[in-house]
Amino acid sequence: MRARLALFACQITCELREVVLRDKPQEMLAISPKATVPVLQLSSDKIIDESRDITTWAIEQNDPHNWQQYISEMNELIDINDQQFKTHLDKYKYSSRNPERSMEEHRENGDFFLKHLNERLEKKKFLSADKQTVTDLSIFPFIRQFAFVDKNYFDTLPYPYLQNWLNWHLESPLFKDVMQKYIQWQPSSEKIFFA
Ligand SMILES: N[C@@H](CCC(=O)N[C@@H](CS)C(=O)NCC(=O)O)C(=O)O
Repeated sequence: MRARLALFACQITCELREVVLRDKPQEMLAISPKATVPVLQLSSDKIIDESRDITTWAIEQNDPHNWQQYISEMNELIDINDQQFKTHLDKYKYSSRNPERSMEEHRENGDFFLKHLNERLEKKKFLSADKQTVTDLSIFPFIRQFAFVDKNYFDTLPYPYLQNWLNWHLESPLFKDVMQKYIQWQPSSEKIFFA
């Protein structure tokens, strides 16, 4: 979702091929053997298969919101998100597959990041500025996942700035546009354009 949000916000038109992770198409594995989504194939056939790189590429192509200046801050927060918080988030989401600790422990291990974000949002309306930037788009999908494991629990946390920020994003037209459901891509599928 990080890459889709950035491509959409930067008004980049691309063909969209919906991948079902348990049934990855050979066409994807052939161009990106690391076998994770997202994968972006450029018209030059260059492959970009890390969401943060797709995000940066999108801003380099078209930057209608003036986000170039926030890329390094985005990267700093993505490092913490992807290398630390996401591990705890995944274990919290799938706690029965991670019985070495209880669900509550996995959840508490992720708390440091929620606290950090709430403190930032107390100072500025969004993570990098008083307006939404690419930093917010890069982090929001993961906080959404964390929140919806147990929304009642999330809503009782002492993080009002983070809760308001999440709600703002959930209500945003950008999120609603990007959240559309697509059917799994097959070689015979009609082309779908994401724009
Ligand atoms: N650091 C990568 C992580 C990509 C990633 O792990 N994507 C997950 C889906 S969100 C995936 O494709 N997992 C492979 C699988 O479940 O088979 C990025 O942000 O692009």
